[in-house]
Amino acid sequence: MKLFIYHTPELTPTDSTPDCAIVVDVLRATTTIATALDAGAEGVQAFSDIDELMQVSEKWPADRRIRVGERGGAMVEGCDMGNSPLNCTPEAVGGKRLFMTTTNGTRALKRVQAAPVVLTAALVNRQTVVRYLMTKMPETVWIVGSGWEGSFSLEDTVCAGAIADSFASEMGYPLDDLAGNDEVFGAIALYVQWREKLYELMNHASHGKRLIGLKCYDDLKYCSERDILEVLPMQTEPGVLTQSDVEVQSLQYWMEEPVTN
Ligand code: 3SL
Repeated sequence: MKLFIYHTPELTPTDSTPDCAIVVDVLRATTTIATALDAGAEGVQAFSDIDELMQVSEKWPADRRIRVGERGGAMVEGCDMGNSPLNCTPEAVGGKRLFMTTTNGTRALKRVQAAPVVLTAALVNRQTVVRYLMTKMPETVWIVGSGWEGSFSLEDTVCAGAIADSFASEMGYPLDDLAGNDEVFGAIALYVQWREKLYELMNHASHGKRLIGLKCYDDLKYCSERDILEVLPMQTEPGVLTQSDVEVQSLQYWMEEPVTN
């Protein structure tokens, strides 16, 4: 397996696709996606454009849809909720489809949606994604950070490093064989330095500070938790992510052993 990490959608190549693309937006889109699917949402459909979201979701029964819209951290007018994962309780999202647009995360998904396998990862479901990689061993894997409007985000790169570090140490995979680009070494070094202080790191991150300004204190705490959800969000049609039950069942064997890295 060769792993490439790209810090932003803009840095991600456009002339090829990997066997497996993993989109990361720890604050907060991919944490919200994992939480919603874990709480029983039917699926999450991602849009980069709010008008398209409104048009497509209009065709869905009103009692089975939730429009999730975020720009600059705040909820978009006309949507049912903002992008807080803490809104995604089983009562609120169970059986429903979330139609979601966010500043960066949904754009990152669009960038890699042509890959044969597209997953989303956050710290909360990191372990499940690592187990998927260990079981399937795709030949080329890209982890794509969402960043913030084209620039690097600490929280996405630390999550990419958490995935790479765990995969390499669980498999005993030499980093020189695994790493497809220098970013892999950088992301692992960042994770190793902050692995016991992920919440502190979120507070240093520029988007973490933006969310603190919006009083999203509990979101920050929740998004920095690691390996608390056994959910594998997988693209089943372009832009639509669902919980892959078959995949998760086939990972159960691995799940018995806790990830220690
Ligand atoms: O940029 C995004 O995609 C969002 O996740 C940002 S926010 O955390 O909802 O503000």
